[in-house]
Amino acid sequence: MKDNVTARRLLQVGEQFRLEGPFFSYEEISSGNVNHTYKVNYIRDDGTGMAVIKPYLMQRLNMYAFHNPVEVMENIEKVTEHIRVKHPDAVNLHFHHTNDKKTYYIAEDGFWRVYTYVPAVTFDNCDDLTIVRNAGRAFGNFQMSLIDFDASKLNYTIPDFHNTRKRYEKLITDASSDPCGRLDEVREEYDWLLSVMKQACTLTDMLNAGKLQLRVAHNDTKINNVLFDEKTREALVVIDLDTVMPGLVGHDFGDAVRFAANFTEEDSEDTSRTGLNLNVFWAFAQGYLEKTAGILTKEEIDTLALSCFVLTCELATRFLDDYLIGDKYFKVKKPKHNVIRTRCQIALAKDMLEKLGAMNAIVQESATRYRNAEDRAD
Ligand code: GN1
Ligand code: MG
Repeated sequence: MKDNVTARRLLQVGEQFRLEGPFFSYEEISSGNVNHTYKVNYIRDDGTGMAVIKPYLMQRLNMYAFHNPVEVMENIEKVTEHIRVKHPDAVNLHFHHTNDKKTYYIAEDGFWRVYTYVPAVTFDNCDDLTIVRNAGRAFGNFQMSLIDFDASKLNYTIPDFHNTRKRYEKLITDASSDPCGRLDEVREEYDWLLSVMKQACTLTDMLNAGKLQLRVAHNDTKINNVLFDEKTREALVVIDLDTVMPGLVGHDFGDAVRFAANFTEEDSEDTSRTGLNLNVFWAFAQGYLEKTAGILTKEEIDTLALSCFVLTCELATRFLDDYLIGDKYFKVKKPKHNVIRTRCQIALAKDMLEKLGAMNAIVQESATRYRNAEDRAD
C-alpha cells in the first residue's frame, strides 16, 4: 500500500476499535515474516490540555498462514487471561475491542487486531549474555505460567505446525511436481536436507511413539518475540502468541536457539560466518533451565540439544518448499530470499551437528544445577 493509502486504512481500522484522538503517524514494523504490523500514533490530551502521543500496535494477520484467525484469537485470549490471573502485576498483552466486543475486525483486506503498545526494546541478534539469559528465563517462565493450563483447550490453528515429518513430506511432494521449475537450482540443498531427514524427524517420531509429552508451547520463540525493559534489560513479556498450541518443549527451546544463537541473522548471505555461538547457547540454556528444570522429563532434557538441529532443519525445509512453490507463505524482500534463508539454516544445522556433544553437555550441566538448587530449596 502507498503511504497515504495505508494511513487512511489504519485510521479506518482504528475507528473499528474505537480509538480516540486524531491520528498522528504510523510506521511499519518489518521484523515479522508472516503478518503485517504497524505502530500507529494518535494524539491525546494528557488531562491538562497538553498533547501526548498514544501509540498502538495494529496487525493484519496473514490468512494464507492462518486459515482460521478467529481460533487464533480464542487461543490468545485464553492464554493471556490465564497468565493475567496468575500474575496480575506482570506486563501482559492487552487487546482492544470493537463495538461488538470482539478482539478482531474482519474486512475485505484481511483480519485486523489492535494491541496496546508496550514501550520496550527488542533484539534480533544479540551477544549480550545477560539479555540472552533473560530471554531464556522469559520463555521458561512462559512455559511455567501455562503448566497448569489444559493444552487440549487450545485450537490447532496451524495443524502439524512442528510436525517435521509432514514438513518433509510436503517438500518431497512439491519437489516432485516442481511447479515453478526451480528444483535444479536448489538440488544440493534439497539432497542435503533429505540426507538428514531421519535425525531431523526425531522429535516428531518420539512424540508419535509417546516418549515426549505435549505441553502448551509458544512455537515461535524468536528472541525478538521477547520485549525487554528499555533501561534494566529485564524481560517484560513474551509476545506473538499466534502459534500458541499444544507442542513440545523442544520446539520452543530449539527454535529460540536456532534464531538467537546463530552468529548471523537467519537470512545472511555470508554463510561462512553462520554457525552456533556456544556462549549464547549456554546463556539461553541456563535461563531456560533455571525456570523449567524442575518439571522437565529426562527425555525432554536429553532431546533439548538435538531439538535445535531439528528446528533448524525443519525451517530449512519450509523455506525451501516455499521457494519451490513460488514464495507464497513467507514475505520475501528479494527474489531468492527463501533460497538465501534455506542456505543459512543449512549452514547452521551443519555446524550444530558438530557441536551437539558440547550443547548436550551444557544442557545436562544446567539441568542438574537447577534441579539441585530446587531440591535444596524444598
Ligand atoms: C515466521 O513471522 P514470524 O517472524 O513471527 C513463522 C515462524 C518461522 C519464522 C522464521 C506462523 O515467524 O514459524 O520460524 O517466520 N511463523 C509462522 O523467521 O509460520
Ligand atoms: Mg510469529
